[in-house]
Amino acid sequence: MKVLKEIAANVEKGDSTTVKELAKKALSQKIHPEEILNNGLVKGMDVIGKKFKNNEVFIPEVLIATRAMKAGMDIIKPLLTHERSKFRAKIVMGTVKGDLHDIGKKIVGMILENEGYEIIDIGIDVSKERFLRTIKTESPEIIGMSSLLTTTMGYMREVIEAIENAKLRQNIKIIIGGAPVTQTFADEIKADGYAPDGPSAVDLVRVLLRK
Ligand code: B1M
Repeated sequence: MKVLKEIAANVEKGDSTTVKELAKKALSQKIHPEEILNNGLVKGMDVIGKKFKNNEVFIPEVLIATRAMKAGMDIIKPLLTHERSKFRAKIVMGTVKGDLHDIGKKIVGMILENEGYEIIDIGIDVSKERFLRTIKTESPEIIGMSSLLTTTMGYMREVIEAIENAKLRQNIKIIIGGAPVTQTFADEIKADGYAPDGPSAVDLVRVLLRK
């Protein structure tokens, strides 16, 4: 669809104003918000990600593209999130300490929210102490950790150990995700599950809550 291609191109260019307008236009064409997210906004971010990897663009361009993607997300988010009187479960999500990447985590959070889960997003650079404090105050059924760096993924193990040492693991399932993370790594650090993307996270959470 033309408008989705335009959204992707303008995320890549970092043109927030145009991305906003195009997201509104796509909605007026009755394109589903999830499709706008996956085939417009995320597609554009994927291109910039590849260029960053190949040193064709640098951090300023990435940040401007990120801002444009967020501008589009602001338009579609209210429509992705249904009003529900009762949430299915509470999920605390955070990007682990040392790591400032939050786009993927936010997308996964939005997709889970759309499925009726309450998402408490505790942000980026989250320490194990902060995870523990939030478990105590929020009593979530699930903890979701994200990491985009090979240098920070190891911190997930520390968080899990801290939760176990604090004897808070019994009623909580821990899920992890992010580009460098794998199922093998999840097994190694004794997480309850790994999801490569938002839709898989929905399936995973469903299965874990049935257990
Ligand atoms: Co950074 N960065 N970055 N970066 N960045 C990567 C991750 C990198 C792969 C680029 C590269 O060099 N090839 C590389 C990591 C290399 C590695 O560790 N192997 C890298 C690096 C090196 C760095 C810096 C160190 C660069 C520097 O300063 N020299 C620095 C580190 C800062 C820090 O965190 N301490 C840095 C900084 C940044 C920016 C701030 C500029 C910016 C982040 C902005 C922001 O998030 N607000 C940024 C970005 C944008 C990227 C790339 C280009 C894009 C990441 C992204 O948003 N992808 C990335 C390259 C790439 O991925 N191609 C790169 C889109 C997003 C939709 O996908 O995040 O993978 P993703 O999320 C997916 C899945 O992973 C999964 O579902 C999501 C949706 O499909 N998922 C989960 C994610 N979390 C999940 C949780 C779950 C389940 C699934 O359950 C809980």
